[in-house]
Amino acid sequence: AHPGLKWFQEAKFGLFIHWGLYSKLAGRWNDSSYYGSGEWIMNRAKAPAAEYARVAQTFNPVGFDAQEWAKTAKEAGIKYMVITAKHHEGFSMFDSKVTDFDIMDASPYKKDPMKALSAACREQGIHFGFYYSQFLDWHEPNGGGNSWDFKNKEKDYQEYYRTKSIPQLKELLTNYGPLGLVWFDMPGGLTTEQTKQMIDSLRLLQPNCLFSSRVGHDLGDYRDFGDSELPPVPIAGAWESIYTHNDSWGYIQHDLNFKSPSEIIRLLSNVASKGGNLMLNVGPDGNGKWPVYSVVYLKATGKWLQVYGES
Ligand code: FUL
Repeated sequence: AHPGLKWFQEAKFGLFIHWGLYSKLAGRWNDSSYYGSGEWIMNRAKAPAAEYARVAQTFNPVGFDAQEWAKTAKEAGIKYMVITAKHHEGFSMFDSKVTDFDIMDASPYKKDPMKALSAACREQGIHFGFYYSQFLDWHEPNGGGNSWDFKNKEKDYQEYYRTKSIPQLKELLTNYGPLGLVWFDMPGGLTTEQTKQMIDSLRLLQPNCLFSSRVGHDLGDYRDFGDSELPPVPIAGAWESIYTHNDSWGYIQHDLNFKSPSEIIRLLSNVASKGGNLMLNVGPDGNGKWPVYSVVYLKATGKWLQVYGES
């Protein structure tokens, strides 16, 4: 068995974090307002890549405090944290030498929040991992998904994997200490054989790191269900259900439909009783702050776990 599976199967409770340029947009693009999947706003608005990229110029999350995030997660009873290093919009939330479209080069923030966050999690004993959109990249002419700026039939997906996706995955597996997992999402553009090759080359860097099933072709180390999906019956093996705290993964200012602490606890118990992990998502805003409801309700969940949880 994969050496990473032991901690993963004991963990039960993970925290998912969607954070990117879409967090700053907060569900609004020009004069329109969007609800649900705030991280898809570029696609839903069919925002031109060059125009969307300009959001980075004012993305300056000075309110971000890695210690505070890790401490809140710890208090909530969270055992692992997975954050978007790059979502489908294509913006890298870490210091990447592969592109200038990253938080170091394209934004006024000029720091690597992932350095601080990975260290803060380690300090709190929380396993740390990255979400990485390996195929969809709406910023890149050869990335998957953006057909409103770039014609699909002219795309060279292999070029995108070779020059951005795989080199960035290598950066993530090299520069942030031991990772618990890499959360791949939305596979595409690779055959089974090519996916195997990619995985093998990444495994060399961190043999203990788990890869999510959305790496594609059934090659993941554990199983993820669909978004907000809960299996009706107990399932053997290592698996995870993912839910978000309100109705969107990425921050939307006008979404206040947060699950109460008792709803979170019921969901967590339901997933645990079937043998899996719940990874619950929060969406910090463009300043790097979590919605207040997420802070308060997660801490309340942690209080309950302290009394009734197993560890
Ligand atoms: C999906 C993505 O397309 C969503 O934006 C979100 O990240 C969710 C967790 O996975 O497949």
